[in-house]
Amino acid sequence: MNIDRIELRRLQVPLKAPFETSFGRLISRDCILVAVFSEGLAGYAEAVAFHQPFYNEETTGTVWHMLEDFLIPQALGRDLTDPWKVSDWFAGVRRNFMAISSMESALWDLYSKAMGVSLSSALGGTRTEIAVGVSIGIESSIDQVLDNVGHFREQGYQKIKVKIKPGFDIALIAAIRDKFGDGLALMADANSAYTLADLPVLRELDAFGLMMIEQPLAADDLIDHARLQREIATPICLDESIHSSEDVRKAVELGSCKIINIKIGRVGGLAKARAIHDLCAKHTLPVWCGGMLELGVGRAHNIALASLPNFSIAGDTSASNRSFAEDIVTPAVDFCRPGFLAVPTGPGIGYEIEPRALEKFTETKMTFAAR
Ligand code: OSB
Ligand code: MG
Repeated sequence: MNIDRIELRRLQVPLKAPFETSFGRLISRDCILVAVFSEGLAGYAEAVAFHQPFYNEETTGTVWHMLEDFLIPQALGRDLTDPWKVSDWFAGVRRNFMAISSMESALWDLYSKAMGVSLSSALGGTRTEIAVGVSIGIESSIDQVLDNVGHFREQGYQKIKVKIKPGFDIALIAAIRDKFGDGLALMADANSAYTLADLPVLRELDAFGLMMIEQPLAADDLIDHARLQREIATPICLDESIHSSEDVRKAVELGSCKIINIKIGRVGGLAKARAIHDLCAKHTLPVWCGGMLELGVGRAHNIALASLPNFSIAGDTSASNRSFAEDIVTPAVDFCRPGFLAVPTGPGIGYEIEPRALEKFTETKMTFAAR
């Protein structure tokens, strides 16, 4: 199928409540929606970069630039025959994985709609529903986090992840264990806030039986993560450090982690995410699907990916109402039973765009047509 038109929209969607991590605070979701058109069908995906380069080096602005000036010119007018090979179209582009991923993932949606299959089955998914957890941000007090944990636990979330940073860690985790007990499926995400100099604190965390600690050290430091993993019993899960199957190979060889969080945007698309999933399965490394406070379209892509067999730990793709009062898709991304999201069986991502909500949140829009 020939890609005859591509549309970019920059959206601004307010978050229900501010979301704070060790690297900063978000109050609204500034993101890009990519739409690709062919033969009367439309494929959609979100770019998950934030307005500031605090999670990684990409931003909403750099993603728009990459799409407009490099990726769209490569994709327009091309014949989409095999979505597994789409990332080859962009082989001349270094990094910028979130930008590439948004284009590649939109093409996957388009392709699976054309084939009349769900995105999950196009990817080789095997699950009919996925277990999901929730990621809880840093608050101004431990009590506020405890309230949030209680609230989401009551809703049935299958895993509770709390953001930690130096000075907001041991007492927080101790208070959660104290209030909710050792049975709570609990983990912590540091977003690279620590160094090996913090070893005593990271060792103290071992006492709380966390499922894992996510990305304690720097994004580019597989070596120190390996050192740390030798010193602590809590499994290390890598997020920011893993961009490719090569990164996984090195992390496995060094012993830098025991679990991997896969984010489609961080690794450059669905085909790359699937390859990482397969490689991790080969090394019996469990994986789970990370989240980037996506709108419904991004959540739908995450659900399809998380339906693959080695996604054996509940991911961060919560129901949409965890982050947003209003979303751009219908039906709303919501539990099929407490703590679980159904894997859609309809063609493509299995959710429709709600045009009025889309218009309401659109700040800028640009259309590109094949000549
Ligand atoms: O590190 O997983 C992370 C949000 C923004 C940036 C980084 C991360 C997160 C989350 C949120 O943890 C997960 C979600 O609810 O989508
Ligand atoms: Mg993380």
